[in-house]
Order: sequence, then structure tokens, then C-alpha cells
Amino acid sequence: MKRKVLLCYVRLRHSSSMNWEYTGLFYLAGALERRDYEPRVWHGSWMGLMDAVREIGPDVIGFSCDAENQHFLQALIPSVRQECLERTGAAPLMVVGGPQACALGEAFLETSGADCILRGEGEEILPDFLDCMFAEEGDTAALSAIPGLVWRDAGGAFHANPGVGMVEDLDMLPRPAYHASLHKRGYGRVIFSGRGCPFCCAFCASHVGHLSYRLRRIADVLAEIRENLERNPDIRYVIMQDDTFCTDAVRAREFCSGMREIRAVHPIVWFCETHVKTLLRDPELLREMIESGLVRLQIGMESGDPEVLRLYRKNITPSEVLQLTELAVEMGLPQIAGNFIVGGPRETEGLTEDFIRQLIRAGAGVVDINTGFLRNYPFTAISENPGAFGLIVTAEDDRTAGDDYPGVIPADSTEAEVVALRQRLNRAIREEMGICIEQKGVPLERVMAQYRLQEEFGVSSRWTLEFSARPHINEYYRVLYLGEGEPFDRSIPPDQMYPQRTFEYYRSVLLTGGIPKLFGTVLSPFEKDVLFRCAGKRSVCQIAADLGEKYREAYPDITALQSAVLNFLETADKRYWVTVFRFS
Ligand code: B12
Ligand code: SF4
Repeated sequence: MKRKVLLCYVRLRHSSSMNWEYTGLFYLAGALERRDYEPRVWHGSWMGLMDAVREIGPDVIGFSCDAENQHFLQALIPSVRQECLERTGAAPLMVVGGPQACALGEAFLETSGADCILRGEGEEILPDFLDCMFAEEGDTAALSAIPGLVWRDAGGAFHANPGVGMVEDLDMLPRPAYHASLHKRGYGRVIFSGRGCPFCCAFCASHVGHLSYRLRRIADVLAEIRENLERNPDIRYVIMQDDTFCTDAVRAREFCSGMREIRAVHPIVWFCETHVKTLLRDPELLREMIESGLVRLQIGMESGDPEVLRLYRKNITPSEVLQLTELAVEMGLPQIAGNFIVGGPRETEGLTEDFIRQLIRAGAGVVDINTGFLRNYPFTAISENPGAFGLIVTAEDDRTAGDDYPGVIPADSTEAEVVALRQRLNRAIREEMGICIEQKGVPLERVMAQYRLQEEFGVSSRWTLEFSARPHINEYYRVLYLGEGEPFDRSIPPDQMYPQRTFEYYRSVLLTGGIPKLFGTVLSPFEKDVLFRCAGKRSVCQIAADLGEKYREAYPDITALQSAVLNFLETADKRYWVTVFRFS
């Protein structure tokens, strides 16, 4: 009978990881199936884990561990063991792996009671380990040969085998076994065309374990995308999740041409992340990527201070980030995303904020910026020697710091100051986006691209959120997106132009103190009267006729009154108060 292996990622938060695919676990499941195990994959908050354990009755539970859930797993694993023992009289083998496994050792085994830790990529070392454990006689001698295995022998002696698990030839891997999921949902949006990263930024956990940079054959990557689309035709957005996609331009071009073929049959768009220099060296590649459906590009931005970027070993400058952003915007890329690190080496005050504002202005409607605290990931240059970066670690064991609180700060700063800085940057982001939106500084085609991406492909950005936060502006653009109206346009004959409000009159026009105000702007009686009639039922000519009597003194001639209505509608359009539609 096949041994059952439950692979799980237990998450703490409900935000970022809710809908993620946990590709790593499905890769492991594929590798286990190939070696005749029966894997099941489960991901979710801890409350559901025991249900999965009861349902499966696993021989092995594999826990995926990252910086976020490490401490919680220490508490969870003993309680899972206890419950299994109470229920069945036996406990499954408990194995821990994942990105944080490199940092786990004897202390973790001790407190969690896990049977072993496997460091690095698990596709080869996990089945090797299980084969040893389930061999007739128990092949403990072979355990010493498994790279990255941290374990105790029968005598209780602790061993940490050298090395980490690493798959040399990614083309030999079986596909992620999504059919092993215990969840009723679709998978297959996330694809890795390679693993590892050729760069070595001082804060990044990607190169920990010295996993080398390896790439798959593009033909196989495209075949995987096709298979995923066949199995899950609802996929509209393919996420190329490599740390740095397109470092090899020949491969990238092969990918683009394959995507063009796929897109001729399936309406999909795609995302990737890359290093700024890669595309600055070869801007035409970016154009080809956009033409083949790239809609969102993520680049490392990190800081507006060149000296801090140098310390991060980022090998970029703010002006290069700006240059690539401008290039991408000019080429019509709908979204360019980037993150700024807060709590890193002290920056020249104001540089990052000014840079963020500059980027947003340069790419209004396109540039999508986030901030995050610097985290103390093990074995990064920063965590090895924070002092060399002018930093101190305040949350030494990372128990108190999540993405919501700094665990590393400049030595001459305080946590409160770092928090205040992130708040300031976030305010600057929203403020600058707000200015672009309120002043109608986002070109219409870029706005429409955001609505289209959201509606047709489920790809959102901070811009979509900012539009939604302003209901009448959202309504204005939705009307345009749906083709149910258009912006005010003087070339439409007034008898065919039907204006329509973007807000509910009774809710939005406040009459407190007898002075009508709309979104804080005082309305003249004439403006109020026109807006009152902009319900999509009267043409401009009819509105003017309605008001002729009342405004005879100001506008004795009906054409002058019509012009006044049109002038006001033009202003109202600039403020997103009305759209118009043609009807003849
Ligand atoms: C997609 C992604 C996410 C997704 C999904 C996470 C996931 N676990 O799949 C989401 C958005 C949820 C996410 C969130 C976070 N992520 Co993330 N994420 C990634 C990313 C870009 C790809 C992950 C991936 O699929 N890799 C490919 C697969 C093949 O690798 P893998 O998942 O690591 O799995 C392999 C091995 O780790 C191992 N393995 C994994 N689990 C197990 C279990 C057992 C039993 C065994 C034996 C082996 C094993 O074998 C797998 C196959 O080779 C990586 C960067 C990267 N290049 O990996 C960062 C990365 C994993 N994330 C990271 C972090 C820190 C986070 C966060 C904790 C915080 C943050 N700032 O982002 C959050 C919070 C998580 C949460 N609980 O909410 C760090 C991890 C560092 C660390 N030491 O923990 C990484 C490495 C980014 C980085 N460069 O710093 N992330
Ligand atoms: S930050 Fe990006 S480029 Fe730098 S090492 Fe990490 S994955 Fe590579």
C-alpha cells in the first residue's frame, strides 16, 4: 500500500496568502508520486489542518516553513502529534522544509518535536529520506548521505548533514501535481521558468543555501502553460514567478513568440519580475514582451537613495529605475510594480519620498508602488552583519516582527521613526496618486487599461483601488469602460448629447444651510439646476429649454443658455460629475 504524505503550508494571516498556489508543495507532490507515494496538499490557516489530517490519516506530514510561520509551527507540531496519538495511538512522521529550513537546527527539532528538517529544494531529498525511513530494515546509514537533512539518530545524537537539496536539471522534474490538492479550486497560474537568482542583493533570501541559477527549456515551460490552460480554462493571467525572468534574452524571445501563439487561442496576459538592468540593456525585448501579453512587470526599486542601493548591492540607480519606468510607460505597458524597503540603511532624508512622487508622476495610472519593512532573513548579508549596514536587529528572534512591524532599523533610529517613515511614504504614494486622479492627470487609455485588466483578467493594482475609493470617479470610468457613455465632447450636437450624473443626487448634493455643495464644491443655482437635470433623460437642448424661463434675464437668448450649459458640463466632466451619451 502506498504511503500517504500530507504536505501543508499553515498560514497565519488571512491577507497575502489566501489565494496563493503554493507551487513548491505541488512540485513536491509530483516528485513523491513519481516515487510511489500518495501525496496530498493542503494550505490554509491552522484551524483546518486537523480536519485534513483526520481525512487523510497520513503516514507523513511535511510542513512548509518560512520566516512568517516558523514560530507558530513550533507550537503547532507538538499539538498535531498529541492529537494523532490520542486518536490513533500513532503519530505520523513529521518533516519540516521550506525557505526558512536553512535557519532551523537542533533547537527547532527540540522544541517542535519534529522528526527532521530538510533544507533546500525537496523534490529529491524528501523521497530519498522517506525511502530510507520506510525501508524494510530502516536504512539509517543512508540518511547521512542526504544533503541538508537535520536529524537525530536512534541513539538521540543530533546530525546536520552538509549541503542543501537542489535539483540540478529542472527539466527532469515532474509537473506540479495539482490534482493532489485537498482544496476545491483551480491552479496553474504560477509558473517558474527557472529557479535561483544570478544577483545577490544584501537583504534577499533568494540565494540563501547557495542554490545556483538554473533555467528550464522554454519549450517545456510553454507546454506546461498549455497543459494548465487545458485543465483550467478559467486561467486568464499567467504569473511567471521567477525571481528574475528574462535575464537570458534569447530564451525570453522564445517565450514571447510562444505566448503569441498561445494567445491566439486563449485570451491570457502575463506577469514577470526582472532586474532593471536586463531590460535597459535590451529595450526592444520589453516591447516584444508587451506585444506578447505582458501586462505587469515588477522591478526591484527598493530606495530613492543611490548610496543605499549601493549598500544593498542592487546594481541599479534611481535614475535607471526612472528610465525603465518611462520606457515601459511609453511602450504602453499597463502596470509597472515596485517595492520600497523601509528600515534599511539610513537614507538622505526625503530622497525616497521625492523619488516615489517622481515615479508616480512619470507613470500616472501605471506605476504601482508598495512599501515593506526590511526583514532579517537568515544568511543574508544584512543578517550576517547588520552593523556593516549601520543597522541593528530589534526583533532578534523575529517573533514580534511581521510585515507589519520593523525588526531591523538604522542604529541611530527608533522603531517608531521607522514606522513613521513607512506611514509617510504610504501617504505620499496615495497623495500623489490622488493628485493625478483628481486633476485628471491620468491619460484615459491608461485608466481604461486598468479597468480592462481588472474586469477581464483579474489583475488589479493600487490604481484600481484608488479609483474605487472615489465612488463618483469610479462610476465615471466604469461608464466609459462599459461603453455606456463617453467624456464630454463639444463635437456632439447638443440635441443628441444626453448628460448623466455619476453620483446619486440626493446623497451627494448637500443642502446644509441652504447652500448646495457637491463633494465640497459650492454650486451656483444654475449649476445645481443643470446637474439636477443630468439624469440621462434630457438632451442638452431640452435642459436649456427647461431652464429658459428661469434664466431669461441672464441668458435672453436660448443659444447663449445652451452654451452656458455646455460650458458647465465641460467643467463637470473635468470633475468627474457627468458623462454623456449620444442619442438621436
Ligand atoms: C510566491 C511567493 C509567495 C506567495 C506564496 C508562498 C509559497 N509558500 O508558495 C505568497 C504571496 C503567499 C508569499 C508570501 C510571503 N512570502 Co514569499 N515568496 C514567494 C516566492 C516569490 C516564490 C515561492 C515559490 O513558489 N518558490 C518556488 C518553489 C519551487 O520553491 P519553494 O516554495 O521554496 O519550495 C521548495 C523548497 O522550499 C522546499 N520546500 C517547501 N516546502 C517544503 C516542505 C517540506 C516538508 C520539504 C521537505 C521541502 C519543502 O521544496 C520545494 C520544492 O523545491 C518566493 C521567492 C522564491 N524564489 O522562492 C518568496 C519567498 C518564499 N517569500 C518569502 C517571504 C519572507 C514571504 C513572507 C513571509 C513575507 C514577505 N515579505 O513576502 C510572506 C508571508 C507569507 C504568509 N504566510 O502570508 C521569502 C522567504 C524567506 C524566508 N526565509 O522565509 C522568499 C524566499 C522571498 C525572498 N526572496 O525573500 N510568498
Ligand atoms: S532582490 Fe531580486 S535580484 Fe536581488 S537577489 Fe533577490 S531575487 Fe535576486
